[in-house]
Amino acid sequence: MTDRLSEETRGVLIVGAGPAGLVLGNLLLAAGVDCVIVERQSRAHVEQRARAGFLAANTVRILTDAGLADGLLKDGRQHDTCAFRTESGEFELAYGDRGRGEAHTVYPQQHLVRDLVAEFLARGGDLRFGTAAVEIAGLASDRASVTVRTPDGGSHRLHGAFVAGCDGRHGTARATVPATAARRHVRDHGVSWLALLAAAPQSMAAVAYAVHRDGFAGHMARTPDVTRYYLQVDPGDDPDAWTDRRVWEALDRRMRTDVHGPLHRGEILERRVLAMRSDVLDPIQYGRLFLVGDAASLISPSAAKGANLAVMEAETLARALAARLHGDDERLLARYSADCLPRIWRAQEFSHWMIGLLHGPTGDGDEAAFLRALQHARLESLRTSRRHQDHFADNYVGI
Ligand code: RFL
Repeated sequence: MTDRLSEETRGVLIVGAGPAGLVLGNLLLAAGVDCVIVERQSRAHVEQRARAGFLAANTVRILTDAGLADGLLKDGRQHDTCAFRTESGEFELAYGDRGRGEAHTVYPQQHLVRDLVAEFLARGGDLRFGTAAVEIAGLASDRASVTVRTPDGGSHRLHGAFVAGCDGRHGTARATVPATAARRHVRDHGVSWLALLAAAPQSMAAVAYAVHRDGFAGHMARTPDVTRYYLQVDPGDDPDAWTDRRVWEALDRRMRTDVHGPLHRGEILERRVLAMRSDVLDPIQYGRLFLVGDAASLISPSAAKGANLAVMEAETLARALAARLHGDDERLLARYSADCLPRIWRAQEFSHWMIGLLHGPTGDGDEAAFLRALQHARLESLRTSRRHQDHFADNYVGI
Protein backbone atom coordinates (compact mmCIF):
# COMPACT_ATOMS: atom_id res chain seq x y z
CA MET A 1 0.00 0.00 0.00
CA THR A 2 1.41 3.45 -0.87
CA ASP A 3 1.19 6.35 1.58
CA ARG A 4 -1.21 9.14 0.66
CA LEU A 5 0.81 12.35 0.65
CA SER A 6 -0.93 15.27 2.37
CA GLU A 7 0.26 18.81 1.54
CA GLU A 8 0.28 22.19 3.23
CA THR A 9 1.73 25.65 2.48
CA ARG A 10 3.53 27.71 5.12
CA GLY A 11 6.03 30.60 5.24
CA VAL A 12 9.48 29.49 6.42
CA LEU A 13 10.10 25.76 6.92
CA ILE A 14 12.57 25.14 9.76
CA VAL A 15 14.13 21.69 10.01
CA GLY A 16 15.45 20.85 13.49
CA ALA A 17 14.66 22.06 17.01
CA GLY A 18 18.12 22.51 18.50
CA PRO A 19 19.39 25.95 19.55
CA ALA A 20 19.60 27.09 15.90
CA GLY A 21 16.05 26.16 14.85
CA LEU A 22 14.42 27.26 18.09
CA VAL A 23 16.09 30.68 18.22
CA LEU A 24 15.28 31.23 14.56
CA GLY A 25 11.65 30.14 15.06
CA ASN A 26 11.18 32.42 18.06
CA LEU A 27 12.72 35.41 16.28
CA LEU A 28 10.58 34.84 13.18
CA LEU A 29 7.41 34.58 15.29
CA ALA A 30 8.34 37.83 17.02
CA ALA A 31 8.82 39.46 13.60
CA GLY A 32 5.41 38.22 12.46
CA VAL A 33 6.81 35.73 9.91
CA ASP A 34 4.84 32.50 9.54
CA CYS A 35 7.00 29.44 10.19
CA VAL A 36 6.84 25.82 11.24
CA ILE A 37 9.53 23.73 12.95
CA VAL A 38 9.81 19.99 12.32
CA GLU A 39 11.92 17.94 14.72
CA ARG A 40 12.80 14.28 14.29
CA GLN A 41 13.09 13.52 18.00
CA SER A 42 10.54 13.71 20.84
CA ARG A 43 10.19 16.77 23.06
CA ALA A 44 11.58 14.81 26.04
CA HIS A 45 14.63 13.79 24.00
CA VAL A 46 15.65 17.30 22.93
CA GLU A 47 14.96 18.72 26.39
CA GLN A 48 17.34 16.20 28.00
CA ARG A 49 20.20 16.22 25.48
CA ALA A 50 23.17 17.56 27.47
CA ARG A 51 25.81 19.27 25.34
CA ALA A 52 26.97 22.86 25.61
CA GLY A 53 26.93 25.05 28.67
CA PHE A 54 29.02 28.15 28.06
CA LEU A 55 27.03 30.97 26.51
CA ALA A 56 28.92 33.93 25.11
CA ALA A 57 27.93 37.52 25.92
CA ASN A 58 26.61 38.04 22.38
CA THR A 59 24.36 34.97 22.74
CA VAL A 60 22.95 36.27 26.01
CA ARG A 61 22.35 39.69 24.42
CA ILE A 62 20.43 38.18 21.47
CA LEU A 63 18.30 36.03 23.78
CA THR A 64 17.68 38.88 26.23
CA ASP A 65 16.66 41.34 23.49
CA ALA A 66 14.18 38.76 22.20
CA GLY A 67 12.69 38.08 25.64
CA LEU A 68 14.06 34.51 25.59
CA ALA A 69 16.49 34.75 28.48
CA ASP A 70 14.32 34.54 31.63
CA GLY A 71 15.61 31.08 32.57
CA LEU A 72 19.27 31.75 31.92
CA LEU A 73 19.20 35.13 33.66
CA LYS A 74 17.58 33.50 36.69
CA ASP A 75 19.55 30.25 36.93
CA GLY A 76 22.63 30.82 34.77
CA ARG A 77 25.89 31.56 36.54
CA GLN A 78 28.43 34.13 35.47
CA HIS A 79 31.82 32.65 34.71
CA ASP A 80 34.91 34.73 34.04
CA THR A 81 38.03 32.78 35.00
CA CYS A 82 39.87 29.82 33.56
CA ALA A 83 42.87 28.02 34.99
CA PHE A 84 45.70 26.20 33.25
CA ARG A 85 47.51 23.40 35.06
CA THR A 86 50.90 22.30 33.83
CA GLU A 87 53.99 20.60 35.22
CA SER A 88 55.16 24.00 36.43
CA GLY A 89 52.01 24.75 38.45
CA GLU A 90 48.69 26.47 37.91
CA PHE A 91 47.86 29.92 36.65
CA GLU A 92 44.49 31.57 36.53
CA LEU A 93 43.38 33.86 33.75
CA ALA A 94 40.60 36.21 34.84
CA TYR A 95 39.36 36.76 31.29
CA GLY A 96 36.38 38.79 32.54
CA ASP A 97 38.85 41.50 33.51
CA ARG A 98 40.79 41.40 30.26
CA GLY A 99 40.04 42.51 26.68
CA ARG A 100 36.43 43.68 26.31
CA GLY A 101 35.72 42.46 29.84
CA GLU A 102 33.01 39.95 28.96
CA ALA A 103 32.01 36.84 30.91
CA HIS A 104 30.27 33.58 29.98
CA THR A 105 26.91 32.58 31.36
CA VAL A 106 26.92 28.91 32.33
CA TYR A 107 23.53 27.43 31.50
CA PRO A 108 23.13 23.88 30.20
CA GLN A 109 22.06 23.64 26.57
CA GLN A 110 19.16 21.30 27.41
CA HIS A 111 17.73 23.92 29.77
CA LEU A 112 18.01 26.56 27.06
CA VAL A 113 16.30 24.23 24.60
CA ARG A 114 13.53 23.56 27.15
CA ASP A 115 12.99 27.33 27.61
CA LEU A 116 12.99 28.00 23.86
CA VAL A 117 10.47 25.21 23.20
CA ALA A 118 8.16 26.51 25.95
CA GLU A 119 8.39 30.07 24.68
CA PHE A 120 7.79 29.11 21.05
CA LEU A 121 4.68 27.11 21.99
CA ALA A 122 3.43 29.79 24.39
CA ARG A 123 3.66 32.35 21.56
CA GLY A 124 1.48 30.10 19.38
CA GLY A 125 4.32 28.54 17.37
CA ASP A 126 3.84 25.36 15.35
CA LEU A 127 6.45 22.81 16.47
CA ARG A 128 6.05 19.19 15.41
CA PHE A 129 8.06 16.58 17.30
CA GLY A 130 8.64 13.06 16.01
CA THR A 131 8.56 14.51 12.49
CA ALA A 132 11.66 13.88 10.38
CA ALA A 133 12.49 15.70 7.16
CA VAL A 134 13.27 13.08 4.54
CA GLU A 135 13.54 15.27 1.44
CA ILE A 136 14.12 18.96 0.74
CA ALA A 137 13.32 20.03 -2.82
CA GLY A 138 12.22 22.88 -5.08
CA LEU A 139 15.03 25.12 -3.92
CA ALA A 140 15.36 26.92 -7.22
CA SER A 141 11.67 27.90 -7.21
CA ASP A 142 9.64 30.13 -4.92
CA ARG A 143 7.85 27.03 -3.68
CA ALA A 144 10.45 25.04 -1.80
CA SER A 145 9.30 21.89 -0.06
CA VAL A 146 10.18 19.65 2.84
CA THR A 147 8.74 16.15 2.85
CA VAL A 148 8.45 14.71 6.34
CA ARG A 149 7.74 11.37 7.94
CA THR A 150 5.00 11.97 10.50
CA PRO A 151 4.81 10.26 13.93
CA ASP A 152 2.18 7.80 12.63
CA GLY A 153 4.55 6.76 9.83
CA GLY A 154 2.78 8.72 7.09
CA SER A 155 4.25 11.23 4.63
CA HIS A 156 3.42 14.90 4.52
CA ARG A 157 4.76 17.68 2.30
CA LEU A 158 5.22 21.22 3.49
CA HIS A 159 5.67 24.00 0.95
CA GLY A 160 7.20 27.34 1.83
CA ALA A 161 9.07 30.35 0.51
CA PHE A 162 12.32 29.38 2.27
CA VAL A 163 13.85 26.45 4.13
CA ALA A 164 16.14 26.85 7.16
CA GLY A 165 18.35 23.80 7.61
CA CYS A 166 18.91 23.67 11.39
CA ASP A 167 19.17 19.89 11.62
CA GLY A 168 22.75 19.54 12.75
CA ARG A 169 25.79 17.85 11.36
CA HIS A 170 24.10 14.66 10.11
CA GLY A 171 20.88 16.30 8.94
CA THR A 172 19.03 16.23 5.66
CA ALA A 173 19.68 19.92 4.88
CA ARG A 174 23.43 19.64 4.57
CA ALA A 175 23.09 16.45 2.52
CA THR A 176 20.75 18.32 0.13
CA VAL A 177 23.46 20.77 -0.98
CA PRO A 178 25.12 19.24 -4.07
CA ALA A 179 28.88 18.76 -3.86
CA THR A 180 29.28 21.06 -6.87
CA ALA A 181 27.38 23.93 -5.21
CA ALA A 182 29.51 24.42 -2.09
CA ARG A 183 33.04 23.73 -0.98
CA ARG A 184 33.47 21.61 2.14
CA HIS A 185 36.46 22.50 4.30
CA VAL A 186 37.08 19.46 6.46
CA ARG A 187 39.73 18.83 9.06
CA ASP A 188 40.23 15.96 11.45
CA HIS A 189 42.39 17.40 14.22
CA GLY A 190 43.62 13.91 15.14
CA VAL A 191 42.55 14.33 18.75
CA SER A 192 39.65 12.71 20.61
CA TRP A 193 38.05 13.53 23.94
CA LEU A 194 36.13 11.31 26.28
CA ALA A 195 33.26 13.65 27.23
CA LEU A 196 31.94 12.90 30.71
CA LEU A 197 29.11 14.23 32.82
CA ALA A 198 29.50 13.50 36.53
CA ALA A 199 26.80 13.89 39.19
CA ALA A 200 29.09 15.99 41.33
CA PRO A 201 29.42 19.69 42.09
CA GLN A 202 32.26 21.56 40.46
CA SER A 203 35.60 21.07 42.23
CA MET A 204 36.94 24.57 41.61
CA ALA A 205 35.50 27.93 40.70
CA ALA A 206 37.26 28.14 37.33
CA VAL A 207 37.16 26.14 34.12
CA ALA A 208 40.36 24.12 34.38
CA TYR A 209 42.51 22.98 31.47
CA ALA A 210 45.20 20.48 32.46
CA VAL A 211 48.08 19.91 30.07
CA HIS A 212 49.80 16.62 30.86
CA ARG A 213 52.11 14.15 29.15
CA ASP A 214 49.34 11.52 29.33
CA GLY A 215 47.02 13.90 27.52
CA PHE A 216 44.65 16.80 28.17
CA ALA A 217 42.03 16.85 30.95
CA GLY A 218 39.32 19.49 31.43
CA HIS A 219 36.86 20.51 34.14
CA MET A 220 33.82 22.67 33.35
CA ALA A 221 30.91 23.61 35.58
CA ARG A 222 27.39 22.86 34.37
CA THR A 223 24.86 22.99 37.25
CA PRO A 224 25.36 22.94 41.03
CA ASP A 225 25.05 19.11 40.90
CA VAL A 226 26.62 18.22 37.56
CA THR A 227 30.11 18.84 36.19
CA ARG A 228 31.53 18.15 32.75
CA TYR A 229 34.95 16.55 32.51
CA TYR A 230 36.98 15.81 29.42
CA LEU A 231 39.88 13.40 28.98
CA GLN A 232 41.96 13.18 25.83
CA VAL A 233 41.85 9.57 24.64
CA ASP A 234 43.12 7.65 21.63
CA PRO A 235 40.99 8.24 18.52
CA GLY A 236 38.46 5.42 18.24
CA ASP A 237 38.69 4.45 21.93
CA ASP A 238 35.66 2.58 23.27
CA PRO A 239 34.01 4.80 25.93
CA ASP A 240 32.96 1.72 27.90
CA ALA A 241 36.61 0.71 28.25
CA TRP A 242 36.89 3.79 30.46
CA THR A 243 35.56 2.36 33.73
CA ASP A 244 34.72 4.74 36.58
CA ARG A 245 37.92 3.82 38.31
CA ARG A 246 40.05 4.43 35.24
CA VAL A 247 38.33 7.77 34.62
CA TRP A 248 38.87 9.11 38.14
CA GLU A 249 42.47 7.87 38.24
CA ALA A 250 43.24 9.60 34.95
CA LEU A 251 41.48 12.80 36.06
CA ASP A 252 43.40 12.81 39.35
CA ARG A 253 46.73 12.28 37.64
CA ARG A 254 46.26 14.79 34.82
CA MET A 255 44.58 17.43 37.01
CA ARG A 256 47.40 16.89 39.53
CA THR A 257 45.05 16.61 42.47
CA ASP A 258 47.96 15.64 44.74
CA VAL A 259 49.15 19.25 44.38
CA HIS A 260 45.92 21.18 43.79
CA GLY A 261 43.41 19.27 45.92
CA PRO A 262 40.85 16.53 45.24
CA LEU A 263 37.99 16.47 42.73
CA HIS A 264 34.43 15.91 43.91
CA ARG A 265 33.46 12.49 42.62
CA GLY A 266 30.00 11.31 41.62
CA GLU A 267 28.18 8.88 39.38
CA ILE A 268 29.22 9.18 35.74
CA LEU A 269 26.02 10.01 33.91
CA GLU A 270 27.39 10.11 30.38
CA ARG A 271 30.57 9.03 28.63
CA ARG A 272 31.10 9.38 24.90
CA VAL A 273 34.11 9.77 22.65
CA LEU A 274 34.18 12.91 20.50
CA ALA A 275 36.62 13.29 17.63
CA MET A 276 37.80 16.89 17.25
CA ARG A 277 36.65 17.72 13.73
CA SER A 278 35.91 20.85 11.75
CA ASP A 279 33.66 20.86 8.73
CA VAL A 280 32.67 24.20 7.15
CA LEU A 281 30.46 24.56 4.10
CA ASP A 282 31.03 27.56 1.81
CA PRO A 283 28.60 29.04 0.99
CA ILE A 284 26.06 28.13 3.68
CA GLN A 285 23.13 28.86 1.42
CA TYR A 286 21.88 27.06 -1.66
CA GLY A 287 18.94 28.53 -3.56
CA ARG A 288 16.13 28.85 -1.04
CA LEU A 289 17.91 26.73 1.58
CA PHE A 290 19.85 28.47 4.39
CA LEU A 291 22.02 26.44 6.75
CA VAL A 292 22.31 27.43 10.39
CA GLY A 293 24.36 26.04 13.31
CA ASP A 294 26.05 22.65 13.09
CA ALA A 295 24.40 22.09 9.70
CA ALA A 296 26.45 25.01 8.35
CA SER A 297 29.70 24.44 10.19
CA LEU A 298 30.94 21.90 12.65
CA ILE A 299 33.50 23.12 15.13
CA SER A 300 35.49 21.20 17.73
CA PRO A 301 34.23 21.79 21.29
CA SER A 302 37.73 22.93 22.37
CA ALA A 303 36.60 26.54 22.77
CA ALA A 304 32.84 26.02 23.32
CA LYS A 305 31.75 27.93 20.22
CA GLY A 306 29.19 25.66 18.49
CA ALA A 307 25.95 26.70 20.18
CA ASN A 308 27.04 30.34 20.18
CA LEU A 309 27.65 30.33 16.43
CA ALA A 310 24.23 28.71 15.98
CA VAL A 311 22.52 31.57 17.84
CA MET A 312 24.50 34.26 15.98
CA GLU A 313 23.55 32.74 12.60
CA ALA A 314 19.91 32.33 13.62
CA GLU A 315 19.72 36.03 14.47
CA THR A 316 21.36 37.01 11.18
CA LEU A 317 19.00 34.80 9.17
CA ALA A 318 15.87 35.92 11.05
CA ARG A 319 16.63 39.54 10.26
CA ALA A 320 17.29 38.72 6.60
CA LEU A 321 14.11 36.64 6.19
CA ALA A 322 11.97 39.33 7.85
CA ALA A 323 13.43 42.00 5.53
CA ARG A 324 12.72 39.81 2.51
CA LEU A 325 9.23 38.66 3.48
CA HIS A 326 7.98 41.97 4.90
CA GLY A 327 9.84 44.55 2.87
CA ASP A 328 10.73 42.62 -0.27
CA ASP A 329 14.34 43.54 0.44
CA GLU A 330 16.56 40.74 -0.84
CA ARG A 331 19.92 42.23 0.16
CA LEU A 332 20.44 40.73 3.63
CA LEU A 333 19.35 37.31 2.48
CA ALA A 334 21.67 37.41 -0.52
CA ARG A 335 24.63 38.03 1.76
CA TYR A 336 23.66 35.73 4.65
CA SER A 337 26.56 33.39 3.95
CA ALA A 338 29.05 36.21 3.35
CA ASP A 339 27.98 37.84 6.64
CA CYS A 340 28.33 34.66 8.71
CA LEU A 341 31.41 32.96 7.27
CA PRO A 342 34.04 35.41 8.54
CA ARG A 343 32.75 34.92 12.10
CA ILE A 344 32.61 31.16 11.61
CA TRP A 345 36.25 31.20 10.46
CA ARG A 346 37.29 33.45 13.34
CA ALA A 347 35.80 30.90 15.76
CA GLN A 348 37.44 28.03 13.84
CA GLU A 349 40.79 29.75 14.02
CA PHE A 350 40.56 30.26 17.77
CA SER A 351 39.31 26.70 18.39
CA HIS A 352 42.17 25.37 16.29
CA TRP A 353 44.62 27.44 18.30
CA MET A 354 43.08 26.08 21.53
CA ILE A 355 43.58 22.52 20.28
CA GLY A 356 47.28 23.29 19.81
CA LEU A 357 47.47 24.94 23.22
CA LEU A 358 45.88 22.04 25.08
CA HIS A 359 47.26 18.96 23.35
CA GLY A 360 50.93 18.13 23.35
CA PRO A 361 52.50 15.19 21.60
CA THR A 362 52.98 11.90 23.41
CA GLY A 363 56.32 10.11 23.27
CA ASP A 364 59.89 11.15 23.93
CA GLY A 365 61.43 11.53 20.47
CA ASP A 366 63.14 14.74 19.32
CA GLU A 367 60.07 16.01 17.48
CA ALA A 368 57.79 15.39 20.46
CA ALA A 369 60.22 17.23 22.75
CA PHE A 370 60.34 20.17 20.32
CA LEU A 371 56.55 20.39 20.06
CA ARG A 372 56.17 20.17 23.83
CA ALA A 373 58.63 23.05 24.23
CA LEU A 374 56.51 25.11 21.79
CA GLN A 375 53.39 24.27 23.76
CA HIS A 376 55.11 25.34 26.96
CA ALA A 377 56.20 28.62 25.32
CA ARG A 378 52.62 29.28 24.19
CA LEU A 379 51.30 28.74 27.72
CA GLU A 380 54.05 30.92 29.17
CA SER A 381 53.13 33.71 26.79
CA LEU A 382 49.52 33.45 27.94
CA ARG A 383 50.59 33.43 31.60
CA THR A 384 52.85 36.46 31.36
CA SER A 385 51.70 38.73 28.52
CA ARG A 386 48.79 41.06 29.24
CA ARG A 387 48.40 41.69 25.50
CA HIS A 388 48.14 37.97 24.89
CA GLN A 389 45.57 37.70 27.68
CA ASP A 390 43.50 40.52 26.14
CA HIS A 391 43.55 38.77 22.77
CA PHE A 392 42.64 35.46 24.43
CA ALA A 393 39.76 37.04 26.38
CA ASP A 394 38.24 38.69 23.30
CA ASN A 395 38.33 35.44 21.34
CA TYR A 396 37.37 33.14 24.20
CA VAL A 397 34.09 34.88 25.01
CA GLY A 398 33.53 36.67 21.72
CA ILE A 399 31.77 35.29 18.69
P1 RFL B 1 21.63 20.43 17.16
O1 RFL B 1 21.62 20.85 18.58
O2 RFL B 1 22.34 19.17 16.79
O3 RFL B 1 20.10 20.33 16.72
C1 RFL B 1 19.73 19.78 15.47
C2 RFL B 1 18.33 19.23 15.63
O4 RFL B 1 17.87 18.72 14.37
C3 RFL B 1 17.21 17.48 14.59
N1 RFL B 1 17.23 16.74 13.31
C4 RFL B 1 16.16 16.64 12.50
N2 RFL B 1 14.92 17.12 12.60
C5 RFL B 1 14.06 16.86 11.57
N3 RFL B 1 14.41 16.11 10.49
C6 RFL B 1 15.65 15.62 10.36
N4 RFL B 1 15.99 14.89 9.28
C7 RFL B 1 16.60 15.87 11.39
N5 RFL B 1 17.91 15.53 11.59
C8 RFL B 1 18.26 16.07 12.75
C9 RFL B 1 17.99 16.85 15.72
O5 RFL B 1 17.23 15.84 16.39
C10 RFL B 1 18.27 18.06 16.60
O6 RFL B 1 17.25 18.27 17.54
O7 RFL B 1 22.20 21.57 16.22
P2 RFL B 1 22.18 23.19 16.35
O8 RFL B 1 20.79 23.66 16.65
O9 RFL B 1 22.87 23.68 15.16
O10 RFL B 1 23.03 23.51 17.66
C11 RFL B 1 24.42 23.23 17.67
C12 RFL B 1 24.85 22.86 19.09
O11 RFL B 1 24.03 21.80 19.57
C13 RFL B 1 26.33 22.44 19.13
O12 RFL B 1 27.10 23.26 18.30
C14 RFL B 1 26.89 22.54 20.56
O13 RFL B 1 26.27 21.62 21.41
C15 RFL B 1 28.41 22.30 20.55
N6 RFL B 1 28.96 22.26 21.93
C16 RFL B 1 29.18 23.43 22.63
N7 RFL B 1 28.88 24.62 22.07
C17 RFL B 1 29.03 25.77 22.79
O14 RFL B 1 28.74 26.85 22.26
N8 RFL B 1 29.48 25.77 24.10
C18 RFL B 1 29.82 24.59 24.73
O15 RFL B 1 30.18 24.61 25.92
C19 RFL B 1 29.70 23.36 23.98
N9 RFL B 1 29.99 22.17 24.55
C20 RFL B 1 29.22 21.03 22.53
C21 RFL B 1 29.74 21.01 23.85
C22 RFL B 1 28.96 19.82 21.86
C23 RFL B 1 29.22 18.60 22.49
N10 RFL B 1 28.93 17.43 21.76
C24 RFL B 1 28.13 16.39 22.26
C25 RFL B 1 29.18 17.41 20.35
C26 RFL B 1 30.01 19.81 24.49
C27 RFL B 1 29.76 18.60 23.80
C28 RFL B 1 30.09 17.32 24.53
